[in-house]
Amino acid sequence: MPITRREALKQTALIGTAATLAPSLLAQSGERAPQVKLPDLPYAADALEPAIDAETMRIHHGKHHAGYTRKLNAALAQLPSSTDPEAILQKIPAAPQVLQTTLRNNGGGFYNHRLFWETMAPPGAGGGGVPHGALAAAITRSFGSFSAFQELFSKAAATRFGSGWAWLIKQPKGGLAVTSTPNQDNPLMRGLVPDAEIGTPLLGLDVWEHAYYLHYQNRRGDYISNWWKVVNWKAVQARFS
Ligand code: MN3
Repeated sequence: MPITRREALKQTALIGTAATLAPSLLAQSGERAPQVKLPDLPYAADALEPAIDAETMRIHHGKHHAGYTRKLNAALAQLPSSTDPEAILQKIPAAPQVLQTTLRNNGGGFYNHRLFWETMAPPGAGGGGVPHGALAAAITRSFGSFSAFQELFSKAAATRFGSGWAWLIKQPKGGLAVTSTPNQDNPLMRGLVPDAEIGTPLLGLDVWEHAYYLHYQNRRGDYISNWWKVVNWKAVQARFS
């Protein structure tokens, strides 16, 4: 299909700008198959009730996460083939400048939600309770006790102004810390979040209103306290080790 001269000029200008900023990172061709796939939920949409209602899960996964995935793929199509999302999030300031905001928002959105689904499980079927083994020991070492950790994490989630996430991270030197990021930022984003908050995300809680408003309206605190009943500590332990 022919493209107009105006469109051709626009495309050339866009690619020209990006190429000036980071020539080696730009793909030769913009057309490639999608690189990341929206993961299926690891349980039924109603499986986390009553902590998280089915309708919220359907919209959150089928609309929000799907949207981040689609927009991330559009950005990845403009990068060369080595585009593991996790590796990209660690080096966003090195990406072509025209793609940085998209990679930050949608790469973060893709990664954060995938982790969110994976680290929850139905209450009584892997969800809730307390961590065991090495993870439990590390939590006690870093925070004094599990309940002290829980309180710190809940507070980080409750006091995140506007939209964002609360995190339990494993720091580069091995210690654990609780942090919080705005929007879809996450602890992998070196150069974008403070150095002290860089680490491997072990557990994340989405406190965007889209994550709870249908069921909880403005009661973010109730959402947070019920969410502990669906945390999949076995999955968190697997990420830790
Ligand atoms: Mn969300």
